[in-house]
Amino acid sequence: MSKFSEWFHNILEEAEIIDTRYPVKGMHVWLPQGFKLRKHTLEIIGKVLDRDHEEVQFPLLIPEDELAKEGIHVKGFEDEVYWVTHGGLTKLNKKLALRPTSETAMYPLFNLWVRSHSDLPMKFYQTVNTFRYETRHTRPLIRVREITTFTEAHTVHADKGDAEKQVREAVKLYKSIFDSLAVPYVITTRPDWDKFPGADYTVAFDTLLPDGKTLQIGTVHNLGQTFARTFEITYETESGDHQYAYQTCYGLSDRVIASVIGVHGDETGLCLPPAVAPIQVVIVPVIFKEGKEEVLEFCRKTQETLQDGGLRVHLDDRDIRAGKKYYEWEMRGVPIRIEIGPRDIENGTFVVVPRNTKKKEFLDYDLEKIMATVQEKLDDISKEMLEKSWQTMKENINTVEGVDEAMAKLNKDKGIISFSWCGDTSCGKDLEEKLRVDLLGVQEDLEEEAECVNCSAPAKHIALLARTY
Ligand code: PR8
Repeated sequence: MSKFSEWFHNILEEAEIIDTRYPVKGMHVWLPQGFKLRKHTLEIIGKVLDRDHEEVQFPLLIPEDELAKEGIHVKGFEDEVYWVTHGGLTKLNKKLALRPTSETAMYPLFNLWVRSHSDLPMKFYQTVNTFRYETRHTRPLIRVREITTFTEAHTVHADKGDAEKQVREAVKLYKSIFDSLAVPYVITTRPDWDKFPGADYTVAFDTLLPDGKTLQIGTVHNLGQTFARTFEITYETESGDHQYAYQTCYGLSDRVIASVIGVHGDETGLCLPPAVAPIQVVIVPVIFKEGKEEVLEFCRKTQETLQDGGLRVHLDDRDIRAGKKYYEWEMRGVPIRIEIGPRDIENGTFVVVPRNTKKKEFLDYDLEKIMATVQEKLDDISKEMLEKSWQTMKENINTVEGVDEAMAKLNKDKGIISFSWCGDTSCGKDLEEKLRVDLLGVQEDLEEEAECVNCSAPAKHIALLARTY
């Protein structure tokens, strides 16, 4: 896919995911197909978080003084906040911010909720829209000014170790979410200059899009006691004294859906993992003049059986050319197409065409077993998509020994560069400037002796860099 950006924009429109013509920059309309894709993605996220987080919903507006309380945090967001200044014609005494994220909406209430050590840990999440006046080039789902699908989790802990454990736990939860979506990732600890405003450190998930640029698709932040001190979130210990709590927060956005579309799509269009596809199976009757009703009846029965089994199945009985139907459902990324014609009924067979391979398969038809047969095919597709996307990702991570080699790789193969790094901020920023890339962060600490590829000082880490969205 040479021009990913163009492909991405076109497919959102053609597959009716998003309408980008809404007359406010960076804000878009979810169309029915896109909304379903979003809904199923949120179901996966919700299922993972619901295990031990409580879902809540906070207001959209944050009073100016609360937003301003945490100095580093507000500095990080000051260029990006939308303000409500008036109620009708009346100027408000206190300006209200549209939440860019909800720390400063939630934590004044956490101040009231957290009382005793026995209240902790507390783990909440909400899925809401947030607003960021992004000044960099906006792109649907990828960099928007209204993030419509912001799933943010916020946790409170009694001690530092517990908060650290929560960061590791959140990374595990996010891994399982991305694995369900067959979206591959690299995980790094962001360099200090790129961490979340107010966090002690940030762990980030990045995936690789077909043009060789990476996309940050999720972040987990250890907030330490920064916000607890600002918002006076304290608890009474067993011995009766008062301690500041420790906090973490982590978030996902519309970018999760962008990555599902971007990672799996191909020249034909979308290729959706069965777990989130709005339609998982489309049945196309192969109709001739004779025996039309019999074929349709057979298809209806097949549809009903699969629906009873819990699948999302569409029967395309429109009176148009079969080829046109095939093209349309392939473009929309439906994981399985079933074709049934009079000859199949006669022979007790049917045709299955998985979207990911587009290879026709002839299978035995048995109404009793059709659910199991199709489910097995869907499971195979999920597995194959996961394997393929990870393989592509791994093939595009190159280890380099020097800056020139990194430059050559970036220009030729694109993708992610893995290198030995000293960990020094000025060296990291120098590297970013020289190569016009972002240093994604540290993947792991180095055991053996090595030199930093940029400054030749002793290297401490394996780090990753890439051109990014
Ligand atoms: C937090 N607070 O806010 P984060 N368009 C689409 N997706 C975006 C955009 C955007 N303009 N900006 C960020 N994201 C913390 C954690 C509550 C939850 C996505 O963290 O600022 C990115 O994928 O890192 C990012 O990883 C995620 O939202 C969370 O945003």
